[in-house]
This record gives sequence, C-alpha cells and structure tokens, in this order.
Amino acid sequence: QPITRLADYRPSDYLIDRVDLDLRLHPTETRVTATLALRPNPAGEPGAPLVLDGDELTLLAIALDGQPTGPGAIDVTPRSLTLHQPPQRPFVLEIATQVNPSANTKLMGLYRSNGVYCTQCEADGFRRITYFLDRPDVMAVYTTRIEGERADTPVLLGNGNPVEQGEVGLTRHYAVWHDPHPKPAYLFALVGGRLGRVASRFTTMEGREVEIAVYVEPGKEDRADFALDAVARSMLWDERTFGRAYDLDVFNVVAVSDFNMGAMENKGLNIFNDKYVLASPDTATDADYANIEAIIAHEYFHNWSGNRVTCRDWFQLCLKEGLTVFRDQEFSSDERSRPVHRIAEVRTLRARQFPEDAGPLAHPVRPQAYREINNFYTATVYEKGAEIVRMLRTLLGPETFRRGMDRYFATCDGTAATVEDFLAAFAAESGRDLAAFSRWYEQAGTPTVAVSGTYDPAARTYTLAFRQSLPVVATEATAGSAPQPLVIPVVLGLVAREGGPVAATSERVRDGVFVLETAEDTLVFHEVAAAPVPSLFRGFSAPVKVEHALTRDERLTLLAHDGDAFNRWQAAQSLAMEVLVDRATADAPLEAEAGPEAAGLSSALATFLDGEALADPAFAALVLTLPGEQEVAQTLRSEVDPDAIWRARQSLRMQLGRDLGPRLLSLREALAAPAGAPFSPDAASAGRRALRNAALDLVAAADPQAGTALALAQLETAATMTDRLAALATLSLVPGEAREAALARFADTYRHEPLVLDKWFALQAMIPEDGTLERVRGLMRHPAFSLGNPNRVRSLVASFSLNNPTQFHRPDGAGYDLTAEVVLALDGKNPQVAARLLTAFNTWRMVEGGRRRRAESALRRVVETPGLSPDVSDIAGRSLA
Ligand code: B3K
Ligand code: ZN
Repeated sequence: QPITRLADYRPSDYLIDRVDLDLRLHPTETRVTATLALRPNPAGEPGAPLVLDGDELTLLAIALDGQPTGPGAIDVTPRSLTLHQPPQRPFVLEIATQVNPSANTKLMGLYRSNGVYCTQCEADGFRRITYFLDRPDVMAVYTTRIEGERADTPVLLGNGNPVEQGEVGLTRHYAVWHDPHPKPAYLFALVGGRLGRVASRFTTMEGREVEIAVYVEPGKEDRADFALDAVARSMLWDERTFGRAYDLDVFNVVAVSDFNMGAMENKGLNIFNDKYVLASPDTATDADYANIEAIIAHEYFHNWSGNRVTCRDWFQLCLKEGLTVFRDQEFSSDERSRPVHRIAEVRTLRARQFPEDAGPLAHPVRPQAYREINNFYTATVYEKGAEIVRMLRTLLGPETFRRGMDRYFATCDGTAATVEDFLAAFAAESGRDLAAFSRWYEQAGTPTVAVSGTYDPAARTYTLAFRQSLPVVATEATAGSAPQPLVIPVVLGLVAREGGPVAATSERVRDGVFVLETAEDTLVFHEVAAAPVPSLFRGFSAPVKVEHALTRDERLTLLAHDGDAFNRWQAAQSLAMEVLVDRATADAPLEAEAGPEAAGLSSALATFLDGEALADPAFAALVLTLPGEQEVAQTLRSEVDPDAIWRARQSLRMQLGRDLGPRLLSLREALAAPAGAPFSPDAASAGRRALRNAALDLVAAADPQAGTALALAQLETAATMTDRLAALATLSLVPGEAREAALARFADTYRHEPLVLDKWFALQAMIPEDGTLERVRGLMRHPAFSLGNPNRVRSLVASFSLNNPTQFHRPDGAGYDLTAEVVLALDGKNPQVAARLLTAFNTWRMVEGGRRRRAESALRRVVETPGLSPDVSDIAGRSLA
C-alpha cells in the first residue's frame, strides 16, 4: 500500500457535477448504473487522463456521451478505470457495474446485514459500488433510483428527499431519491429491507416541516422511541446553540446489526450500529442510553460539521470529527450534568487517547501521511481533536467562539474545507493570530506541564512557575525538528486553605484563564493574604499531563472546597493515584498494611459522602471510582507489571470498602428506587443507580461473601438492565458456583437478545483471572458468537484484549497469542475490525521485559503472515517500527 501525503495534495483534474444512480438490488448480483456528468477542473491539469477509483468491481458496460468507447480508449481493472483522453469539455460517462452484497464481509460498500441491504462508504467504500472519483473534494448532486423485490425490500431509502415510487412488473418496485445538496461520495447511502418504523415531525426555526423516522428490525419498534426523541432534541439544540437548522424534508435513521463503527452521518440517511439505537429498560443500561443520545446527536450534528462543510482530503478528518465530538459533548453536557459529563470525557481521553499518544501509533490530530486512512479514525483525531476546539473556545471566550463558528459555516458552506479554513474564521472574528495555536494539530504526543507555587508573605504575592515540555514524537512533518511550545489555556483559581475562593489579582489572568504560550513562564498574584492552594486546569482546560507537587493536605483542601467540580474529582483521583503508584511500584501484596495516604483518602471520602453523596449521586459515584489500570500504567510509563497494578488497585478497593462499608450500605438503602417506581433513563435516576452500584462494587471488594449476597438479591429484584448487569459484574469477580449459575441464568434469559449477550460476553472477557483466556476461547464457540459480526468480536475479544490488562498481558504470552490469532482469522473477512483489535498491542513497549518479548514475537508473527490486508499490515508495521 503506497503512502499518501498531505504535502502531495493536488486538486482533482476532473469534477463530477451530477450523479444519476440506478441500483437493481439482488442478493448476489446487484447491478449499478451510474451516469456521471463530468467536466475538467479549471484547477487541475489540462488533458490529464481520467482515473476513476474502484475496489473489487466488475465492469458490465461503459459509454461516453452515449457512445461505446473506442478500442484502447479505456483501461479497466477491479481497482481502477482509466479514460486516457477525456474530452476537455463537459461530458457524460455511463458506467454499469455488478457487485455481490452477500459476499461483502468487509462491510464497506453495499452489503447485507440480517437480509437488509445497506451501505457504508466512508472513507473509501463508494468505489466498491461504482467507479468514481472517490475523494471528498469531488462533490456532486445525486439522484438515486433503487429497485428491489417488494417482499424482501418493502422499504427503500436513499439520501435527500423521496421524489417518486412505483411498481416494476409483478414482484418488484422502486423508489427515487434526490439530494439537492452537493456531497462527496462518502456520504452516499441506501437501505433496502423489511424494517419497522417509528416517526415524528419537527418544525425547524426556518419553518421547514421535517419528517423524522427511525427504522429498526420489525418487532423492535418500541425500542426506537428514545433514539427518535434524541433526534428531535438534537435538532432543537443545534438551532439554539449554533443557529444550525436542518435542510431536507426527511431525516431517516436506520439501525443495522452488522456495522464496523458506531454510526454514519450519510446525508439525510444516518445508518447506525443497532447497539446505538435500540433501548428498553430491560435490555439497555444507563450507559447505553447516554451513548445512544450522544451518537444520535453526533451524527445529526455532522449535517453541518461534516456534510454542509466537508473535508478537502482525509488529512482534514479532525475538521469534521473533532468539531462534531465537541458539539456532541456540549449537547450531552446541556442535556445531562456538565461536570459529570466532563469527567466522563476526560476519563475516555486518558484511557484511550493518552496511551495512543504515548505509543507507537502516535500521530498528530492532523496526520501528515497515511497508508490506510481507515486506521486514522482514532481517539487522537476524535477526542484530542475535540479538546482543541474546546481550547479555542476557552481562549476566545464563548461569544467570539460562536461568531467564529458562524463565520466558518457561512464562508465554507458547500465546500470541502481545511483546518486552515476553520482557524481563519476564528482569526478573522477575534483579530488574533492563531499560527502558534495551530501547532496543536501538527505535533503528536501529550504535553506535560510542570507547575510549582511559592508564597511570599512579606510581599503578599503568590507565584506560579509553569514549564511545558513535549515528548519528541518522530512524524513525517516534525522529524528532526524540536517540538515548538504550544498555546495552553490554563483555567485556574486560588482556594483558601480553610475553604472559599481567594480574591487575588493578576494582570495576566483574564476571565479565570492564564495562557501559557512559551516553554516557561511565571504568573504572580498580588494581595494574597495567606498561602493559598492553587486549583489548576479547571474543567481540564487543556489535554495535558500536569506535574504539580501538591501535598496531601492541599489535595484534601481541593477535594473539600474547590469551586470547580472537575478539580474536586481530580483531587480524589490524584490522592488515589499516589497510593496506587506507590503500591504498584513496591509490588505490595494484596493484604499489605494501609499507609497513611490510603487512610487519609478513606477519611476524606467518608466526609465527602456524608456531606453530599445524596445531593449529587452521579458525581459521588465518580469520586468513588479509582483511576483505571490503564491510567496507572500510563503514570508508571515503563517496565510496567500489570499484575502489580491490579493488586494495588484491588487492595485499595478492599480498603475503601472496609473503611466506608457501613456508609456505603446505608447509601444503597437511601438511594434504592421505591418498588414499582416508573423507569427513567434521565441523568438523575442514572446517577442514583451509578452510586448504588459503585457502593456495591466496593463493599464486595472488601467482603466478597456479603457482596455476593447483595448482588444475588439485586439480580433477583432489579428492574433495570443497569442494576442487573452491575450485580452480575460483582458476581463475576468472585469465583465459584454462584457466579457460574448466575451467568448461565442470564444467558438463558437473554438468549434471543444479541445486544444483551454482548454484555455477557464482555463481562466474562474482563474477569481478571487465569481462567479467562480459556473461557474466552470457549465462548468463541458459543452459538451466539460470530467472527462475522463486529459487535460480537468487540464484546468478547476486544474486551479481553483492550480492557483486561492482566489477562491480555499474561506473563506466558497466551493473551497476545490469542489476540494475534483472532486478528489473523478475522483479517480475511473484515480487515477494519481486525486492525482495530490489533491496536491492543499499542502498549507493548511499556510492559516489563518478559512480556515485552512475547508481545513483540506475537506482533512479528502477524506482520510476517503473507497476504495481510493493508489495514492490519499498517497497524502491525507501525506498532513494531
Ligand atoms: N464518520 C463515521 C466514521 C466512518 C468510519 C470510516 N471507517 C462515524 C462518525 O464519526 O460519525
Ligand atoms: Zn463523526
């Protein structure tokens, strides 16, 4: 696979203005006729050959301006169609191809999922449907005629608005859809199948009547209402928050059960992994409801950030993804609890993006080169990309930021834009030079900011000294050059030791923000009456690691008194992290004596719980949750022993459970939903369930017997999947009869519910015990498991490889071997999912020597296997580089 480089970007030599598609759906022989209205691009090279992309295509016929092409005029392979001397005026190419949707196990292009025809074209799947200029800067107006058997495909959906439908002979019918908005091919979609439907209407602020519909497997319509409501809430929010209205007469969402990612923002026809649509109290957890809401919003918001303004090339992926993640995060914060959501975002960033940025797959938010673009739909592009937009808002202030967004949408509407276009809108609106800020897009690696504070009682000043440092990450664009300082917004405040804010001034802090833009800087506060405790990076104002040597008492002050909820949570996390790092480094046994640090944490948490657990249970649940194993590993950085980390975390959980036990039990009582209370997935109800279950987890850690009894009782009476699954998770950590019986019963109850069995697979794959590997192998033979379904692979195998550190990193290397084996078995079927699974090896260089050697040899076995997909060979190659 050749390398594609940003520096080599050239406009297309030809443009396509209109596309007329005619698709005759057939399980194995679907015929596609594309009529393309082409013209030379004034910005391209005159007289250049026209090279259309293809992938596994069979050409049936071709005509140029209605005439057959002459001998030697074209060259065709399954991967390309070249017209050597295209007319240098507008012309029409008519191309007929044939594809086999049933054989399409890559789930890219046109495929079938449970008998339903559907498509996935981003990033480069449209070329698997017809020969095309499959690049996002070629934008066309599409009219699509879809024809199929009425019995198999009563529902026929396309992009845009429905314009016509009718009968074809006795058994077939057709529908014509027209999308007036020019779009790149990756936003093309169609669906044909037997589907149930729920629908409602939304009137936009511009007065447009929109019909919103969600299509699901027949019989599951009642599980689509929450998603349908989330669409309407998203539409309203985008109007109110960003002034963005919807622009078609229909908005359709279709749930399919085989999908490589979460969902896809095709114009007017979003296609979803059914996991992110279907919800009922009996089958979906609170986390599922929150994810559905967020992903529905995300795909809908793409209609402006992605579709109306799309990307010039795939290097600009963060332009739509980072921005749209930022938008969906804001939506969820407004619909739910802002601090609680912010903590969830940061946990994801630290668990997924920080390790990526610290490992062999590190890349800038805007990469400069790729072999396989589908491997760049990463936490860095999405989550760090969103953090950059958030920092921009912090730097400019909310009003200027909103004006910049308006300008961006106004100036770039209908175009394929770049990161430069995006920043230019904010530079113009704010009058600021954003050149230094733009380094966030170019430099990979997580910056570290070291801070120290000094109080001078005589001068009544408090001085903070900042030093930023960036890891050197060799990438194409930065190779050989030292990293340049970043523009880092530090939202901060001073807290008095006895609580309450300190009203000190510094000319360099505006609206609570200090901007660190050089390698080192100092900030002086005046008129400070007593030594304060600094609260830095409030709300996690920049995606950095902070090295700030606060004392335990100072952290306890922040936990108790900081006005910023995020930093209160962070104080508890930091206290816990110190204990975890100490214990993991000393490789302390499980029953080691608790030191004063741990005791201090327990008593602070006790005070915290007594004071306010009932006032904000969701927040309290987060405060009670210790940093994850991956996060501890990131803090240790090298020669990591995952077993020592697990023991450290386990022993601290045991201690907190012992110290807080009676409180946790009475909280569980106080928070119990009254019998027969109606279910609500809202944030407040979810928060009460979260705290009850966090309490259960700690109680069970300290006293497995008592925990098992509580969990069994909860499993018996639970009215929600959240509570049932939490109980099962607790039971899953205690080896024995009770666990196996509960697991078997759960599987039997939900034997017809694949999405619930996914939770059951995942839970077992994450058991931190030696026997888990064999259990996973056994479950791979379970009738409900299939390598062909991405959700099954993710819940069973990826849960093991990515979310069970002790077992993936087994000292004997068997966890690596299993992962490599599944990657290879899957690669021939579905390279995208295989490549994603292989990213589990991202942390291989951090682990101690024995494991490291075994991980490396498993990776080598993968890379040396002949016939690898570009997807897997790219990840394997970069992981070893
Ligand atoms: N844009 C899609 C992801 C496409 C995946 C390509 N392999 C989903 C999203 O981010 O909204
Ligand atoms: Zn997206």
